[in-house]
Amino acid sequence: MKCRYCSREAIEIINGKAYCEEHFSKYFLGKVRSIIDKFNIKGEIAVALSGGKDSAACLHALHSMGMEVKPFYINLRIPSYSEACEKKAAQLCDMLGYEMKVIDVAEYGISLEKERKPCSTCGTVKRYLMNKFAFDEKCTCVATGHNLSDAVTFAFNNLANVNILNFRGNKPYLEGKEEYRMVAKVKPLYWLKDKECMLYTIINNLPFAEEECPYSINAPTLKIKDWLHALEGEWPNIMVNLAKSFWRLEEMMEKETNINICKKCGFASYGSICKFCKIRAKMEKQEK
Ligand code: Q46
Ligand code: ZN
Ligand code: ZN
Repeated sequence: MKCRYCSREAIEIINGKAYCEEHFSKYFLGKVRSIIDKFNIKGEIAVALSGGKDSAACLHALHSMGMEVKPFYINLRIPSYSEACEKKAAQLCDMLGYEMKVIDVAEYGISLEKERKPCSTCGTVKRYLMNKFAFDEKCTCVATGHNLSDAVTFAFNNLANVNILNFRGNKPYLEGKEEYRMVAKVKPLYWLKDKECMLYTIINNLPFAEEECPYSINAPTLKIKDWLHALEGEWPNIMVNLAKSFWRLEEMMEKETNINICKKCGFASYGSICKFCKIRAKMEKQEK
């Protein structure tokens, strides 16, 4: 099949339109640009790298658009996995000419090993440390590699677990709040599906870790994602529509939530002590 915009061979079909390599890249960067422009993102952006394909695509896209970026990696100390991911993230930074900052959770006395729900602890720890890094480095916002497939899967997983409050923070842009030491967060890949991010990473020869986190094996989210992609095959654009609906729901919920300042660390919290400080205190006790 030929590309819709030129005579070259197509490599991907999106919503019935065929794209060659060059026009696919234009499409991809156009989607990223739409987020950057809509939310007027400028200044230095702290880019969270996980070593995976999405954050690699995110950094590369922002870099090729000429944005000012500061990449960093959070080492979660997950045996063998974290090391492999750090290596790929460092390779990517070398390739693009950036120095990569590394944050080690062990420095905060944190380990996921004994956690009953490691992914939940991991999520809290990552969110906290990403924000802290961007705040300390005086960046205007933090960018993550969350894509459309992740956003919709996350929302469905919370629905399935009666965890509606977790909808918070899933939309493409969250404003910063200085008084709460909250830095703005942006998801530049919000309108792009898993497969599109993978294709962009491959086209640009970006290094990424193919290993899966050992805690993600058999995760229900993988099944939800497969189901959503199958649905998208029969009902083009359904994922974009779902994401828009969840975004609206999140905004309706936001009006009812209050934020406090954590008594221990001074960063934002829903309660009087933030979840990160609670995790640290629990782990300190376990050590004793
Ligand atoms: S949350 Fe869970 Fe992931 Fe953390 S413990 Fe691994 S699978 S890395 S996105
Ligand atoms: Zn073309
Ligand atoms: Zn705290």
